[in-house]
Amino acid sequence: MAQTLTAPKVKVDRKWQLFIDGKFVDGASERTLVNPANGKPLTTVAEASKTQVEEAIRAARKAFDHGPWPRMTALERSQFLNKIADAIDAHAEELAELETLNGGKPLRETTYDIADAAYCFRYYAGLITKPSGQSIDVPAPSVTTVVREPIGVCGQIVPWNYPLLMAAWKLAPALAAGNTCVLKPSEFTPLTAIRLAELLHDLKLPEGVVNIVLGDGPTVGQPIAESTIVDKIAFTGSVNTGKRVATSALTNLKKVTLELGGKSPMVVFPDFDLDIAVDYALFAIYCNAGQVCSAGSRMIVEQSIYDQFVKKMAARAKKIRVGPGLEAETEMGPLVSESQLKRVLEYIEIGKKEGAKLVTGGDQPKGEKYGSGYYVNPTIFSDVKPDMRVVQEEIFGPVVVVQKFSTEEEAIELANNSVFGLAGAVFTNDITRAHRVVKQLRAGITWVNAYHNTYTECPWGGYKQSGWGRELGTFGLEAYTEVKQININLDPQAVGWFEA
Ligand code: TXE
Repeated sequence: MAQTLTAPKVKVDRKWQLFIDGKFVDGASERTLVNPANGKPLTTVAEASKTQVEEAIRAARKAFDHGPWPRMTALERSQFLNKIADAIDAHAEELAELETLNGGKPLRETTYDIADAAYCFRYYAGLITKPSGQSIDVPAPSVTTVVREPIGVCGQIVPWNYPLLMAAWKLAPALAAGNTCVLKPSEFTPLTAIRLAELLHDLKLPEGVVNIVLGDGPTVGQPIAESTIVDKIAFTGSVNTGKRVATSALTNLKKVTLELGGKSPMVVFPDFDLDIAVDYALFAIYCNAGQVCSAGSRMIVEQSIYDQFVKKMAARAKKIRVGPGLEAETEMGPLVSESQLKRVLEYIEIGKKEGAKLVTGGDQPKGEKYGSGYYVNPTIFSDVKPDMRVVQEEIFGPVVVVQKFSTEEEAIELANNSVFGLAGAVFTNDITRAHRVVKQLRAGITWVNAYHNTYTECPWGGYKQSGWGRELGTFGLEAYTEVKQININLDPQAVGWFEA
């Protein structure tokens, strides 16, 4: 019998403050966070006023323009990033539990997330010390080198589905490159970011290098995106907010990277083992209760195996153990918030009204252990049409649609029939077909016979309305740098362009 861990070990009944210019400060207001597992108040956190956000931005500006961080050697910053990774690892259990309490996701998921966050700092600690830049053979007596330099003050706005990991994806490359940061966690899930700030403070990160401001989008996110002294904005979230952020960034034409939503397809051909394909399908959609930007939310299945696929997937979906994230046996937790619950239940109603066939789920689990938590049962819609809203729009919950195809061309057409282009997968044993299909998927992250493998070393981001630019890998570091050419004249003589 698996061990049950319903009583949290971590203490949440304490002060959760803003981190500005190396100091922890109270906010202008407070917000009560709710535990998504039972719908009860969890703790209270400070929230910043616009003036405090501007203070944080000015602190980051001062730290960039005059502080030691951008002036350190790459090796010194690398050593610091490794210490951050060590500190995260040393507090992994606490951070995982905090993430579960705050966001609802099961402990086995948050344990992975925290380890990944530490690894992200370690990866960029290594990458920043590797050779970069170019030396160009221009006509003598000049020599030209091309170097990468930090952009400056980076505004970073992250969502609630992977709170600490998304913060790490943004902070680690930015800090490695020598930038300074103003990070805004989601108003729903700020706890692990504040704990990270406390760890940075203990490590004596120079003041102003990382500032953490808490609060909602309009009050805290918008001023960061609009600020004329922020040089770059990196955003992960919804398409609509992403467009607003990009528009606000026009004030000073700051650099923008956006990681937005998806409606990613998983194409299954009949030559592939059906049970393994179904197993991947469950993982693709129900991991983190479907609150994953790259979730496989559209199954595209060949007609001869369609009925069997739907039947087998429904049977397995019904067996998924839904429950509080702190219980060791839980396989799928609640959604993050009441608003997300409402949104997902609304989409289920939309699907039914549109005429999609509800195969399983569509409701909330009942029973004492669910309290007033934000749970939704794993849900499958079959017999859908390509133009239905449940097929086209990102639901961000445990809801999948299963589409049918008869030819390879049709499969590709269905897969690409989306305004998004974040991820996609193809399942087949025919290597030629696998390559042919995957090359035609209009998406930034693709898999053959796999789903969700995410590597810190590889670029993450999407085509079409799934965003701008890439995070992670060498691309992620480049996104936090400017490129400069340095031309050096080794034998200066008069130019002679104008008569002396
Ligand atoms: O997202 P928002 P929400 C999608 C998913 C989900 C939907 C709504 O479909 O159901 O978005 O979620 C900050 N200026 N994704 O409303 O609004 C906000 O405070 C600056 C996909 O939570 O995009 C938070 O920190 N910032 C996604 C962050 O933006 C603003 C993950 C994301 O919130 C702002 C999350 C503003 N005007 C949701 N308004 C993914 N790609 O993984 C809000 N914010």
